[in-house]
Amino acid sequence: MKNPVRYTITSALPYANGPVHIGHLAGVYIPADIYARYLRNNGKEVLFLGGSDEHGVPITLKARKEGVTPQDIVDRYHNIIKQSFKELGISFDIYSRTSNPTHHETAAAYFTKLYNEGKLVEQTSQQYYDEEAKQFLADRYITGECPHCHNEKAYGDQCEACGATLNATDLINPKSTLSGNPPVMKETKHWYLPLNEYEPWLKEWILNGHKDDWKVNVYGQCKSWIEAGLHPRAVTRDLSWGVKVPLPEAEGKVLYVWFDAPIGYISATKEWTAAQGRTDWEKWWKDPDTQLVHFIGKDNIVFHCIIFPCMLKAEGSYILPENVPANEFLNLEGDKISTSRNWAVWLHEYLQDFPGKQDTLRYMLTSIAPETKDSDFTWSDFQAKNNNELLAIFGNLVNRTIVLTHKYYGGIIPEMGPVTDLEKEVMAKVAEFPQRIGESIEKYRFREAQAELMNLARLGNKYLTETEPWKKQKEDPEYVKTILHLSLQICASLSVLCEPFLPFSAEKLQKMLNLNNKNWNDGGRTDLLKAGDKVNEAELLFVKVEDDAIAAQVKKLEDAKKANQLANAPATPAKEDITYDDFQKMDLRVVTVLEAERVPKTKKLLKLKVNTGVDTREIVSGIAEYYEPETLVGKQVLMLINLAPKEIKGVKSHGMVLMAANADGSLSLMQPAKNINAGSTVQ
Ligand code: B3M
Ligand code: ZN
Repeated sequence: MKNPVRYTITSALPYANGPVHIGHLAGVYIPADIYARYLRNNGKEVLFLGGSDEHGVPITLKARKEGVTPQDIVDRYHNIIKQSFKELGISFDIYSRTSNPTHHETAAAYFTKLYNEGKLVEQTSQQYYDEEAKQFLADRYITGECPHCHNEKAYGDQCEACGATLNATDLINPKSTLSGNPPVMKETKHWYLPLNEYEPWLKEWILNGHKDDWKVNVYGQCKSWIEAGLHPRAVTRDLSWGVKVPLPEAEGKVLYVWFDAPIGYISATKEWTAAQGRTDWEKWWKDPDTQLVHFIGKDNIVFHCIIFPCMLKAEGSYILPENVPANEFLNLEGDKISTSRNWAVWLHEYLQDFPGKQDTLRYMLTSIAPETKDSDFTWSDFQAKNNNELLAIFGNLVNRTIVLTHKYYGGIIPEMGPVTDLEKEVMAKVAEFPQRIGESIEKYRFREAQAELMNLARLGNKYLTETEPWKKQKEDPEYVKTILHLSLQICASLSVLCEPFLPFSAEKLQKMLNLNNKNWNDGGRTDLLKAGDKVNEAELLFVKVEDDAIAAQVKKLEDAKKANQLANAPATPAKEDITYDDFQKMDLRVVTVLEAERVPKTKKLLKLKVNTGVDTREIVSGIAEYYEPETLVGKQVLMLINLAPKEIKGVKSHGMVLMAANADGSLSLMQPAKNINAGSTVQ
């Protein structure tokens, strides 16, 4: 499309079962935000949509695990996600959620229309069913042994150990995660979108129509899907959490999450227009002069390039995406980002740990965006990008320029003095930037676009360094006026052109310059500021990231890795069975600690005096590394009181305090869950 009138920009709706991390930001939200801001600054009509995806099995599983309702889970994460996006300056026109009534109505009506027009195929099949829980089992509700790598905890759709994609029926010894019982096969009816019927159209539209303008990674994935042959895909599920299937015969069934979620973009548009008292939502979805662009990560390509377009085509009145600039994945310190392993930098935590440094994260993530292949985030690189690029190049130019303007002219912008070839050359170069950066953005090359932006800052720095106004002020004050006038104009250009990338710094810089201009093409002018106007005192645009802040983040990751290793450490193998008589020989009791002190010259030992109910005695216990002696006095712990006495470091120890040993060797005392008499037996 050459000259769209307006743009509908969508960004993947994050599942509301966890917070957002840097992988989501680099892959989807930051590029989408740069694109939306850039187009707005170009005077285009833009609708930038976001929202939480609040359906799907992982949400119900998490709720079950925590003993709360799915609604509790989505409320919690929707709010965290929404707030953190706002703080990062992601400029959604609306951030909605798929649990809203408008969405349920819109998605159900969409299904009904396809159903009534005969666009869906009804089919019965055999599916796993849990007789005790009286429920059909969606893939994630079944675990069993992977037929490929024999991992015993594979899911019905995937083995996370070897990465294989599975069908529930592939699993060896399948078990329901609800009851733990083996599931049975039961007949169920579902509605399918016959993707196979759309194959010829998809070949024409994507394989012929978008060969040159879609990214290689996106086009390649589509090609292999289409060429492998498409099959009817179920758009309903036997579940209770989701949008109810609007048919009387579909009790207990909901729309498949990937059917309802993309309709969420449409529902959000309706909500946004309604909130402004308007009803003209359709122009954003049905007018051929609107350009629809989906920002997503690579795992969502098939849904946005094949399944959703087939849904739109089947409905018949919608436009199709003009482009789907999907990104590859971002890794963290050389390792795959993982929510379950807590190997991530979470946005809401970053915002707390680095207040005021939103633009540093935005800059960093754009500079390493996984546009053509996976890339890696490291904390040392983050520090270097802030200190050596933002601060040393961009910040330094602005700071030197404004400080000198105050020093020489009391903050008043000087008239342009004599102009040499050098100034003419610099001005001509500045004039090229809006188009150069804009072309990269329009091709979805945000890394390249941001690198060009920094080249403008470099140009300004180089000009200052070469002309050395601080050395010329005495002998040639007229030329120094030229230098500072032009340097200020370059700062003004930067403040316009950096807005899509660094919106917080753009605002700060424009305040310093007493400027209020976001008009993209004005970024190429060198007359935005007027001689005689005043600029404000220099404020630091970027603040150094210190070594200790980086060390703290690295430690946080190391701690997460350790905690995860511990959580997944295999249990010690079971011992041989013993008789009840063997067990009865042990006299296990609850005892109260009366006194506790360190055993001198040892690291690990405490001497405890305890009340066993039958007597008061001393024992030695190897817990000194885990408990301070004074914290133990008065505590009730479990003890084997008939272990033969033994002398340890000069103390006669009679009995043994019981402890649980974690996989890393750390020890925890065992305490009764309620207060109970000293001497109570353990049975
Ligand atoms: N929630 C998957 C994801 O977060 C899914 C995107 C929906 S976009 C309509 O990766
Ligand atoms: Zn496997």
